[in-house]
Amino acid sequence: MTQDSVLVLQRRDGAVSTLTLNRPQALNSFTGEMHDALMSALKAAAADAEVRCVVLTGAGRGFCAGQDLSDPAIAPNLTPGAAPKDIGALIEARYKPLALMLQDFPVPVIAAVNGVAAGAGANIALNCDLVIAARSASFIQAFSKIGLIPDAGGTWLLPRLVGRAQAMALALLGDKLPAEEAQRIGLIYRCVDDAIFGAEAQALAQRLAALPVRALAETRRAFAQADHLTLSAALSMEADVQRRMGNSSDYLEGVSAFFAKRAPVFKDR
Ligand code: T3D
Repeated sequence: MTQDSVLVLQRRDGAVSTLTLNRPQALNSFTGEMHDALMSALKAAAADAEVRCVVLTGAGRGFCAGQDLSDPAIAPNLTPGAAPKDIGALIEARYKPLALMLQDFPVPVIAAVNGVAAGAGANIALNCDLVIAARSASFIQAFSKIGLIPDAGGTWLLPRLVGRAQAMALALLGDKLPAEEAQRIGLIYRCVDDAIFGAEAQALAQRLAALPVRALAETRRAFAQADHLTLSAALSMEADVQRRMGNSSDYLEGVSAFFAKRAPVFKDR
């Protein structure tokens, strides 16, 4: 198999696994095969005890242009009167498991958005823990332009990230949002110059990998849970999680390292 035919490239640098969507000729839009390849790569990274952070990025000038609209499995049959394709089944079978997997991943996942991220491609990036983007990258809720609604978690994520007014404008207008603006409105963590983007994304990943990654994954879960709790219930939830974390060897290591005035070495996962 050549590098060109591998739909998701995998690279390991120490504890960081970098997964690169690799259909640059179609801006890394998703086919069924690429979905399968990404899910297998994510499952392998989740099962590998040595992996402490995953970076998801794209080959070429795009990050991901969402669903491949020419894929015969989902492309609309343009013949008048032809039976419509069941896009809902595709979402249930592909995007829902992918979004849930990212939201429940055992270690932090960074979306390193190297170029345009459109439709489900944008929302898959937003399901990651941190989104870092090259200054030339952009985010497009392209759905309204083809008569659809935001999917891959878009209706849930967008208002939570940027508030209802901005979310609604992004979803209804489908305008291209430059990375710098995406950072300004709080849609993404950070936008950096193209020249340093790759190095910055990897440095961020190495930094996360050296932290107590189990606590980072628990932080993500706690944020998600707190979303639908009262303050009182959230305080109790925090107590429950902290009780478990307080029994972890990472907690012991962190506090020991603090008093010994040395750098901690975290090992839990
Ligand atoms: O079936 C369903 O729809 C289910 C729902 C799934 C969830 C979704 O993701 S729906 C949203 C699907 N995505 C889109 O609607 C985005 C479509 N793409 C674009 O609007 C533009 O390509 C971009 C704004 C992302 C980038 O524009 P630009 O001018 O930089 O590039 P381009 O020339 O349009 O694209 C380059 C090539 O990639 C081109 O192929 P060609 O002409 O060089 O052979 C283009 O056709 C191809 N491409 C881009 N996006 C897709 C695609 N091919 C198939 N599917 C795509 N989504």
